[in-house]
Amino acid sequence: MALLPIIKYPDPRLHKVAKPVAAVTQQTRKLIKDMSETMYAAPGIGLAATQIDVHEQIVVIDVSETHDELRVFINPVILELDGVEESEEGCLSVPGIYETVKRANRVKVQALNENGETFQLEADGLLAVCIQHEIDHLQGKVFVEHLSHLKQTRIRAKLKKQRRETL
Ligand code: K1U
Ligand code: ZN
Repeated sequence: MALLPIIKYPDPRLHKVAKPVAAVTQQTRKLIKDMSETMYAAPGIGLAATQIDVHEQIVVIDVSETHDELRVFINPVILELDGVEESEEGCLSVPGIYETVKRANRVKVQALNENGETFQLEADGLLAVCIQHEIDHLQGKVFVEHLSHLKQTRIRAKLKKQRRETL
């Protein structure tokens, strides 16, 4: 089992824009396995390659309680967004911070799976929120950047204090 270190906000590497995967290979599948193990161990319901300092368009998500519904999105593209909903989000790169974010409540996404096959998925609820959150990561955006500047400043101060106390 390979657990990968997760980059923590405000590390500038979280702002890199991920490149499309040119071909889905055994190496891609090994990375997906390591990413999913890292996500389950964290524990989390999603992980973007950006968060482990790999700047390729790869996302893993499992919003099930039983941890048996792993979804893989390679080169994901949002085709449709619909509705608006506010919900609480967390982020493995921003530990201990949970904030309300406004996003679309339905999403249609197209991506490649781990075999390099194209698929489309329509999602709502937590899965829709998680897909948008993870695609933001691939575009170099962290969820706190949906919040006011004042909240972002407070979050950075809180994380700095957390880090001082754990040293
Ligand atoms: O991208 C990430 O850092 C993962 C993040 C995904 C996410 C959570 C909530 C709303 C949108 C996106 C997390 O998984 S944070 C941890 C978390 O939500 C959780 C952890 C354990 C059990 C259930 C949820
Ligand atoms: Zn996140």
